[in-house]
Amino acid sequence: LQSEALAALDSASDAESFEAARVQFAGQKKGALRDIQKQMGSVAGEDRKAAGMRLNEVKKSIEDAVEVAQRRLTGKDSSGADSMFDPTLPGIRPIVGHIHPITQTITHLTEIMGRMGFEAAEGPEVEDPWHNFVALNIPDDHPARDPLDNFYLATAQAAARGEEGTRLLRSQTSTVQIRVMEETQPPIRVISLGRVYRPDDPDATHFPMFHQMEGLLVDANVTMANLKTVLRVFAANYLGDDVEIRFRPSFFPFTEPSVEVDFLWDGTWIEFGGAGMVDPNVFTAVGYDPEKVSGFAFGLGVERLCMRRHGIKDIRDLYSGDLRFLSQF
Ligand code: FA5
Repeated sequence: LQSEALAALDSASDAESFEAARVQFAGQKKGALRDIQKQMGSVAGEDRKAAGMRLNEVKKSIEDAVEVAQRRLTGKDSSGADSMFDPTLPGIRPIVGHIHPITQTITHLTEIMGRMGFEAAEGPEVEDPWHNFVALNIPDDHPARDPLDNFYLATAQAAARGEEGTRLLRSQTSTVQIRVMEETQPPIRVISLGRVYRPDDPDATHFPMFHQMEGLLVDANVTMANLKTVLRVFAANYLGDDVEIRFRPSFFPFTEPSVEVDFLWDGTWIEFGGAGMVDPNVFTAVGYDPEKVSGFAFGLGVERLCMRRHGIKDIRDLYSGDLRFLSQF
């Protein structure tokens, strides 16, 4: 019986033949072993001990063969554990996500400005015309309010008519300047980093959604020299001591005088932000006395800073969602 059982189990090539052999020899109800066990009662007293030992031997070897055959056919032992698992082999590293380069940049910029005493402030991405335009000295008929240059959430016609309740996706973080000044008295020293939206056609340096870092400092006797110092120290910290930057005279409705700030990259001047001294009309709009306070503000493109630091040539790569690109940062 033993050799017959072992041969049958050993040659079982699929689940069916294995199960048939298992039931035939080791089945609990009608198996051959069970039959022999039942007959043990009729063995004469002096032979019973030897017969019992022999039976146990055979039983054990058949049960072992069942186990071996099962493992061979399923890769699992009778407890269901995977016998193919080898804990000494090196593991497969799971794919873990990481922080997006722009988020990393935001953390880095916040840290640099924090060292210069600027605290982070936040404002909503869905704004009203008061914070995005009016308080920033951008009157109703100003071209910057054109529905073609903004993402209005109401209809373009309603926005053009300046109707109550109009909302838009903010086109600049300068909105946060207004919100901070409405709620706080000077001295003020804040930055605000966040998303802004413009219907610009995407190219290597433009994207319809991008980030800005706004800075605002209000105190007594603030000068343009203070502004230039802060921007130069910032640029040297983030881009390196050898970075070349320049200030060009410019115009923004909410600053006077205004400048555009560029850095040199591969022989080309790239604009990375606008800045200037806060316009007296802005101070009046938030309830400050322009005779008593002065201040500077700036708004820098976060993507362009990140691109310059990491040598990224096309802003669209940052938002393609391509992990081969993103996982390099
Ligand atoms: C402004 O948005 C002003 N609010 C900046 C400012 C703040 C001036 C405070 C004075 C005082 P501007 O439209 O130039 O300015 O945008 C600022 C920067 O945002 C640009 O220099 C550029 O770096 C970045 N930027 C503008 N449009 C895009 C775009 N479509 N994609 C990526 N970056 C952009």
